[in-house]
Amino acid sequence: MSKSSAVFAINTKDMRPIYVTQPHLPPLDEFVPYLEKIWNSRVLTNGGPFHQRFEKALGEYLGVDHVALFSNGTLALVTALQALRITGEVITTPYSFVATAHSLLWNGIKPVFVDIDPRTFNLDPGQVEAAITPQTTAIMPVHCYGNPCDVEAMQRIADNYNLKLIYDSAHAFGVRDAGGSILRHGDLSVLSFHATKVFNTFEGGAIVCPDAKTKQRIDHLKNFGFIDEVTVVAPGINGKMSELNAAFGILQLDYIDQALERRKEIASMYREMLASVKGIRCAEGARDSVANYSYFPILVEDAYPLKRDELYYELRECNVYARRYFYPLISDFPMYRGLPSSQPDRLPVAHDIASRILCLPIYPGLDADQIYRIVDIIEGASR
Ligand code: T4K
Repeated sequence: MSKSSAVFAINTKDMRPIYVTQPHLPPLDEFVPYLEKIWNSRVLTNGGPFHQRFEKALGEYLGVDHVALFSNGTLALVTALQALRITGEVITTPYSFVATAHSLLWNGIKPVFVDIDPRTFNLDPGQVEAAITPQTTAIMPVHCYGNPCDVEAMQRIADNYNLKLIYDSAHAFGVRDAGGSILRHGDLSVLSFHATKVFNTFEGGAIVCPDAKTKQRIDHLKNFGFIDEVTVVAPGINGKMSELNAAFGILQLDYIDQALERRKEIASMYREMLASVKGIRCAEGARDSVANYSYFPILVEDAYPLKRDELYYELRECNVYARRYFYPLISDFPMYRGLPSSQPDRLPVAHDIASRILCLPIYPGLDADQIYRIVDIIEGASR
């Protein structure tokens, strides 16, 4: 069915709400045997058999050597900073979900925001270098929307100034560059398996670590700092993933490749159809890398007759819930806006992108009619 013939049917027939995402779930009956095993064993958490199996399976799938599972990505970020004993100032991006910077505050670290690259929406390496002070101990970039950062430039800066490099890779599950998993870069890489992510375990997260020793420290830190029954070596937290989430993750791995494939198809449908809409620019994908199509960000340019917010509300009127990730910038939230690095004149690109961005719905269950319906609204509003 061509787009134009579909449009008619859509507007009259289907007005069900379409959200920015919908979690992928495997058939329920396939999860029941896992539940039975948990019920029989009564091992619910604290590094049980599913936890161990999932860590191994995940490492194999992602092509990385050491993975430490967490109950969510935020606690994984907080713990990653603890594991590397980061203090002082950390350079990071204002263009992300607020958890990126919150993980610094939870560790008593001062975030230093620097501007982003207008093409990738990731930290601009040139700006990172200029923001380094004697207090800087680390850089925390984000692979925003799953598009890889300039990992080589980041590593060069980290090496030159003896800084640690922790990637917030919450969006980057399954993303690869020419040398393999994007998660192998830096000192640590942190994943989120939240319900809204490409790969979900309801809630969940992980730290990808370079060696067994670092993983062991992280495993202690996520278990209150215990190294045995009676010895606590650090003020650790409870960041453990439960057996339920781990078992679900094992099952989800069976479906992830087909989910990624469907996301790719949806992204190319959007790209093709939106190419002719004046003033709508699809964000460029990553070059030379395998993407995961975790988000579908568009920029509402001046040539489009509506402002970004007008289009956002127009879509909502039609029951389409696109999202303005990442507006407002983290640097504009009350607990950050007093920082010198939060001043808007220091972050012109991030402010511009945050005022134009709109993430369109993308998830494996989104069907062609729904995509036509969304494009039709965007196109219609431009006439
Ligand atoms: N770093 C980065 C760069 C991140 O993006 C995130 C999380 C983190 C760190 C922290 O990782 P976690 O601690 O979360 O593991 C969502 C997510 O809650 C958050 O995980 C995510 N980033 C962020 C970008 O988006 P909201 O407030 O936009 O989610 P919500 O509840 O509005 O959900 C969006 C839509 O998804 C809903 O309209 C409907 C659909 N949905 C959502 C949920 C939760 C469902 O269909 N089912 C569901 O269960 O933050």
